[in-house]
Amino acid sequence: MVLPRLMGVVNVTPDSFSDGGRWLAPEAAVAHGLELVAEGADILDIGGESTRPGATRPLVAEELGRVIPVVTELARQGATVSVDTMRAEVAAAAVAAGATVVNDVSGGLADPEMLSTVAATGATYVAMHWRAHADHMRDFAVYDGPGGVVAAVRDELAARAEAALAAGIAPERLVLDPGLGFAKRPEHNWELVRDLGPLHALGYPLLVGASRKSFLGRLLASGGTPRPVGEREHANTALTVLLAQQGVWCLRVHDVRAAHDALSVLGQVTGQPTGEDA
Ligand code: PMM
Repeated sequence: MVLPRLMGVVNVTPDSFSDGGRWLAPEAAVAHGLELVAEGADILDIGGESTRPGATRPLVAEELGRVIPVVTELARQGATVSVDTMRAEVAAAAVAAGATVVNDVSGGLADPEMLSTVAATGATYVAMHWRAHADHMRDFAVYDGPGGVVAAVRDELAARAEAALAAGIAPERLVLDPGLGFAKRPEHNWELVRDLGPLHALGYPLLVGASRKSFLGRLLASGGTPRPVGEREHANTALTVLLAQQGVWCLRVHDVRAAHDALSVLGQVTGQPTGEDA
């Protein structure tokens, strides 16, 4: 087992469910990104569009205006930068500004130009499992075929991988993601976390984002009220260790320090010391 990398989230949005509005000013976003690097983030994921259930989409110009200054400055300061976008135009501009990873939660389905655009840049491409935009994704959380959610996500991701390769993305630049919380009910997320084997069998590195998501809030609910977003970290820390033990390549997290500490413990126990013990 190799310890996973950590992707620290920098949402430059007014409305993300987890941290909307906190880093909307470019200087605040850059400072936050640098703090996450100091805490152990290997990659920073800069996003200008909220994908929380029910969210409406920003204009392209708005998204560009949010992410490009932040990507530019963080790349200039030496960070490895990912852009979290479903738009080819934003992906191309972000790579030109220094991003080396394009994280597309739609796996190329939202913008027909995305896959060929990414192929032309040579960037690493994260293709997440996705079925519909946030305003109506709840309607698509149905997985009643044979093999349930795990088989459906595997088959749909395999199709996205095939499309990415056909568009010219190099296989060694492709990463897949089960898309926890996207068109999935809590039980679907848990089934995926429980059984990542069929996704590993597709042969690509896996990235997983569970941090602060509502299935954790639901798990920890009290009297029917979900645990608030800011109080789900301990549960995510447990998942960090479990997902690392399942061989996930990268974990997308908001609280990098918590995830890093958890991986340090795991590394110590499994003979891969980190930090000053390395
Ligand atoms: N989740 C969110 C946004 N982007 N990207 C990938 N690859 N995987 C995810 O699970 C994912 C993502 C939503 O969470 P946020 O609003 O806290 O960023």
